[in-house]
Amino acid sequence: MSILGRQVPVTAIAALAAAMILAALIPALSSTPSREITLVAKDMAFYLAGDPRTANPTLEVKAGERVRIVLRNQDRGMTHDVAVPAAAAALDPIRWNESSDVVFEAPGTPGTYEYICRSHRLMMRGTIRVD
Ligand SMILES: [Cu+2]
Repeated sequence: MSILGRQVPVTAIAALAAAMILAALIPALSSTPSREITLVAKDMAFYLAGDPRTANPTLEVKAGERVRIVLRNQDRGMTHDVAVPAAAAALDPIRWNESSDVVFEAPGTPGTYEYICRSHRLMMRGTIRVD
């Protein structure tokens, strides 16, 4: 192929095109969550990592914020998950000693929403405060 009168190998053009496509995709791939919250499931309740005293703590996020919730299941013999119904977000149930995460966009409207473990929602439920 010739560009501006110079011979350019087709492979070079293909490589350039691939690089441009990749460059266009990188912002989407790297839209990292602005807030990461690690929850520990233990004794049929959620706890913030580092605060083993406050069961089912209130989580605070900003409206529309990209949030990652990491769940670590430290409840031997129990399977737990985390779901945020208002954001249509949930991670698949995990067993003891496993961890998983879910990324979602916080609701755009300030208010209080709930997070739950879908299997044990009567005991494992807390509030997400969206400001
Ligand atoms: Cu559970």
